[in-house]
Amino acid sequence: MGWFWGYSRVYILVKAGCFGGKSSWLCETARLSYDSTRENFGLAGLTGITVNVFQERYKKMSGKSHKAADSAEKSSLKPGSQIIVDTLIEMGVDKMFGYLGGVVLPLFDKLYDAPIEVIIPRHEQGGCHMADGYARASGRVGVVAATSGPGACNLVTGLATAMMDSVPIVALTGQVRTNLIGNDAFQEADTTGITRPVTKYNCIVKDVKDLARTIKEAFHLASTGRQGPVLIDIPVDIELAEYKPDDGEKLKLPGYKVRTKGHIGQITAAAKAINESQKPVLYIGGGVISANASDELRQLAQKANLPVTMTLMGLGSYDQTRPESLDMLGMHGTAYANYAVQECDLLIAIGARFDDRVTGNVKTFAPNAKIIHIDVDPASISKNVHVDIPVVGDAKFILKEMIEKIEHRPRKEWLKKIADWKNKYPLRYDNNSAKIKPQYVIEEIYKQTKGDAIITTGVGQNQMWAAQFYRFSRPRQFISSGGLGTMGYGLPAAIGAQVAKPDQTVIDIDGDHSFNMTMTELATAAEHKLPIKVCIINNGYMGMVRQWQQLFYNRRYSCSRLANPDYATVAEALGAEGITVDKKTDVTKAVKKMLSVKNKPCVVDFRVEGEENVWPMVPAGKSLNEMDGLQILERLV
Ligand SMILES: Cc1ncc(C[n+]2csc(CCOP(=O)(O)OP(=O)(O)O)c2C)c(N)n1
Ligand SMILES: [Mg+2]
Repeated sequence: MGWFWGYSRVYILVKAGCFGGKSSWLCETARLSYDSTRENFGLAGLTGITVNVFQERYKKMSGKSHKAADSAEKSSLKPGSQIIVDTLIEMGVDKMFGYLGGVVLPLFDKLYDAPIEVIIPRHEQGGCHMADGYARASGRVGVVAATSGPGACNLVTGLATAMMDSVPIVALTGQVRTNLIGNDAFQEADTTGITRPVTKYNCIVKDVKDLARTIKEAFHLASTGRQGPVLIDIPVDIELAEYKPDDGEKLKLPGYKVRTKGHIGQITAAAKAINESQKPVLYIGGGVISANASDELRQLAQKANLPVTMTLMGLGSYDQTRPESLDMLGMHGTAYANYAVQECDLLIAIGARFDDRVTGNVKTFAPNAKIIHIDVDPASISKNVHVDIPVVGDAKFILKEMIEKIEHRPRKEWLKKIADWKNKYPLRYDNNSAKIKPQYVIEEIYKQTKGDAIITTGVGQNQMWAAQFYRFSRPRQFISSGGLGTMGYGLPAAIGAQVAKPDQTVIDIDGDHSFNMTMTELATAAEHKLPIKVCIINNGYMGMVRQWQQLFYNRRYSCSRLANPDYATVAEALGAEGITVDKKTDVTKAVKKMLSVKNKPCVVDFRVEGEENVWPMVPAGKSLNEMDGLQILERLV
């Protein structure tokens, strides 16, 4: 291609000469030539993009005076802020979340006229969780913007939450002018330094020429491979600098390779192991949802006759109303899932990462099993638990290949054993007390929504009960902070999910103290007339902390009970409907009322039994089969 490039450049210069060849114009051509050459060779070799620049310019020049050409050139220049907005639109963004501040004023000025709906949270953490909830509910990239310094710092919890759960977010932060960086300027923070460990990738843009390409790269990185948050820091002078972006420019990510198709030898070995297994179990994580591979998972499980258990993040990847579902495994998973994992001879992990809340004591985890691990992230393989057959790639592609090689097996004895565990240890609770049981509230919500709502959660007991007692049948229906366990996630995530899915019922099943952390976002939901529902499982405690204090600190409830506000009053003050329920007999009516509220959020304060515990429980460090609370489940059968 080199000869072509050389030829084109000469050609342009000759043509320039034909049009009078004023030296200033030639110099301008030469500068463009130099810049474009450097960019394009850095990208993917000469692709003809540079040539197009000249051809376009040549066309513009034909029949026009030099003055007209100069003004045409000037009018195609855009400020960086406009380039950001245009690139977001090109990336398909029509909704985003963000908060203002001095160094992002140029960006927000351009958003004023843009076909992008901007939802302004009351705190940047809320905005980041909203982008996260939007991404999880829709499968698209969530976008959040914040100003420099405090704005960027407030994103950290949201980014870490998204990072731990592999959620695709693009965060755009403003930064002080490039010549002030490092000067302790007003609202300066080392945003890339602070957010490096909580992002998949981050960078600062120091030249307006790189802006459009870098934003496109951010979308690519966030949404491919193991997904995650990407942050782009943009100094205000770059937002103001002018440039004519090159539409044909390619991404410049030479070191970034994503493995999509798995190794066929490994896929064959995995299929053979499944065909030969007497006691297999599928262990499914959130990666199956990210890969949109639920259909393939269903085909595999049904063709091969495999029981399926899911992590907290994997809930919804497999229809829990089907008999082969073993529901959730792990610390508060079902007894039947945990027993099945401990007794299986083959564990097929897909898009899961062997988190300690799932494995319990890793040394005694699945002791009799050969382990297959299908994951897009090679760094996950054998990280926590030794894997026998790794398959690296996209779960959707790999499962499609694998299904072809799978044979049906009856596995009667194994499935009978699992059915017996299911009968003996169902998820149960004592509903005979006069007080409202949290599990009962969730069962009622499940019943009245016919299992069809999108559920977000806080963190703690409320989250575990939501995972246990609402039964999920489709992907992207359960939205919860699994890896980081971020209290305060539920409400803003519900707002993001409702923005993504305006026609669906979105319910935040929250803890009182989790809700306390971000409840100010009710004002955001009210402003946008979002009919989200918030069900506060109000036990008056940091319930999960209290449960650990009860079980492991001799019932010394140190600092885990705080005074709560009257939530119905708070809700009304912030523009939502507020309902208080303190009688068991009022639960059904309150859920019905809540579901009927339109055009504004509704908060229901369920004053539940204060000292109820989540069962079963594998105490930290114990093996999965060493569950406490089984007698409670068993006694009630
Ligand atoms: C931001 C944050 N701070 C602290 C914790 C530790 N933590 C985990 S659960 C929990 C108690 C949660 O209380 P509440 O929201 O009322 O939920 P409950 O367990 O009572 O259902 C705490 C403090 C956390 N997960 N997140
Ligand atoms: Mg609580």
